[in-house]
Amino acid sequence: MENEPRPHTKLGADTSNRLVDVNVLLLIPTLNEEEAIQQLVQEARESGFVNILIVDGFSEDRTRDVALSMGVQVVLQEYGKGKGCGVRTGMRLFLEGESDFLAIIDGDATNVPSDLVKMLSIAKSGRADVVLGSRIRGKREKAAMPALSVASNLIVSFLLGAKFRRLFTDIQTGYWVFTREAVRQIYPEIQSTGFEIELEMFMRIMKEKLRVLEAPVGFRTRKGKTKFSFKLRMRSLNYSFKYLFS
Ligand SMILES: Nc1nc2c(ncn2[C@@H]2O[C@H](COP(=O)(O)OP(=O)(O)O)[C@@H](O)[C@H]2O)c(=O)[nH]1
Ligand SMILES: [Mg+2]
Repeated sequence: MENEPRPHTKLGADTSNRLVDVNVLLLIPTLNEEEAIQQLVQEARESGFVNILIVDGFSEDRTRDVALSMGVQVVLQEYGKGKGCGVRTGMRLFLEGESDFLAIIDGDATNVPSDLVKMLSIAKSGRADVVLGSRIRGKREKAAMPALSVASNLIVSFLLGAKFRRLFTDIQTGYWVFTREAVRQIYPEIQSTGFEIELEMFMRIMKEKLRVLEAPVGFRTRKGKTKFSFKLRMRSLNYSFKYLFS
């Protein structure tokens, strides 16, 4: 890693002496998050993030307008429909830019940007190539995640982790931090379009033998409506089985 700050965009001041600096790109995938996005961007800035990229899945509400009015970089996703397309578009743009670390969080204000800072400190220390934010290990608001979701996340994480003789508690998380090299290694193989991208990223990371650590993160009650419909849940479950028996 070079010491010189290498801006991804011209937005934001040079705060390269801090943990979160211009060498970190914060990616937020959004679909109809007008109720949450302003608070989330504000919080991200308060935590030091200056390079913020919103990859939007063709929201029909004011998500893009709100983000643009706050001076955030906003692009429309490529590859098709679904969160996976948003994340993949963000990864592609990250690799086109020059940032050293990619941080990802959900755009519904459930995820706490300051918790990414702890995750970044682990990646920056060189102890991990990828850091996953575990909502199971961290503090959750009572109503934020129903018991059934906690249980199903734990089971899927436990079983997929066991394939690689590791203990994970929350693979289907929205919080991710990657080194540039980790993104460079996994991005070309990833094909997911929907929510199953989290499972695919995990599998790819483990297969590439990247060093992964989990860090506890907070989880709050969502603003606005979930996009994870029953149909999409079944789709993700199907992928869990696919990866489990692959
Ligand atoms: N770019 C993009 N983001 C999406 C899409 N679908 C969902 N998201 C975002 O992905 C994140 C997680 O979705 P969410 O509805 O909160 O799912 P849940 O957390 O499982 O209930 C949120 O920030 C959504 O706005 C999509 O099709 N494209
Ligand atoms: Mg959510």
